[in-house]
Amino acid sequence: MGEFVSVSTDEHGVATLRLDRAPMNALNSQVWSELGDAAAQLTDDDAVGAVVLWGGPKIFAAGADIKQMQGMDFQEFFAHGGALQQAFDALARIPKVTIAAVNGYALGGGCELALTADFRYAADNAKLGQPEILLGVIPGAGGTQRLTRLVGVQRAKELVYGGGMVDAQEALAIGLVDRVFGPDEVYERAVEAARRYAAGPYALRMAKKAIDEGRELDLDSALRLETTLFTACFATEDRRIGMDSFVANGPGKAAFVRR
Ligand code: DAK
Repeated sequence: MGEFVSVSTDEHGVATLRLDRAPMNALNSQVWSELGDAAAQLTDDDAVGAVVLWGGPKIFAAGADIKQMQGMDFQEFFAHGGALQQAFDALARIPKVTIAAVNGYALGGGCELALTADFRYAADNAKLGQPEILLGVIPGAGGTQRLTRLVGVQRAKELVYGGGMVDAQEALAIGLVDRVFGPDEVYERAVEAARRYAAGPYALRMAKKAIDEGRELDLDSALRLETTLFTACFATEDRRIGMDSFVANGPGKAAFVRR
């Protein structure tokens, strides 16, 4: 669809959002805008059951385009910063399971892009980090917030204050990535997992909403949100299919329709 961001959906309902801006997949304002458009498309398209975010076999993304940012002043960033953040918010809110498949570097805005996904699968040659401090700025698209919620305050402070990178194994140890594979298999493994989620029930949307929105609330409010979303599952066809299938054939055999 866009010049640098494309979406293709396979016959199993797995969409790949592919970022392709050589040589480093640096995120300039056009890429950012295309990512926002892709998020809207992936949200609205009922044929899409799960999403893989991929930067190709060499690099995930080296972050915002520093050469573009270099010439920008306070007023320009003040005017556009909110829109940039909204594009990543839209990706994080795609109501389907999303997996980032990370080959090579995921730095700055690139790491933050991976952080918008539900899961991160990394190649064993991946390197992740938030090097913004080395440029005299701080992370601006979730690196102080989504990262902190994921790995905890101390690990986030080490990454953000120091600007260093972690390799795939260390990222796994601190919970920044969920699985590590060989560079040639990480994308395929992400697609395989996404296919399993794409075959899941509409209730996956409710589960994502309950976890992502619930963790921002106090426990009592979050539990009430959970009850509401549980009850909402009774409005879906998949709830009936799942329970009928269990009663007739036992667990795990339902063929869901994502409605
Ligand atoms: N932007 C622009 N060009 C980049 C780039 C980047 N992020 N990263 C690399 N390049 C360019 C290099 O300048 C070089 O260009 P030429 O010299 O060939 O013209 C080419 O890509 C190849 O790079 P290297 O020669 O450096 O390649 P290496 O393999 O030696 O090193 C590297 C790869 C990725 C480790 C290195 O290039 C690097 O450290 N890159 C910068 C990483 C970085 O600092 N990333 C953070 C950027 S700041 C906001 C939202 C988000 C953000 C800000 C605000 N709001 C919502 C308000 C995000 C900020 C950032 O991400």
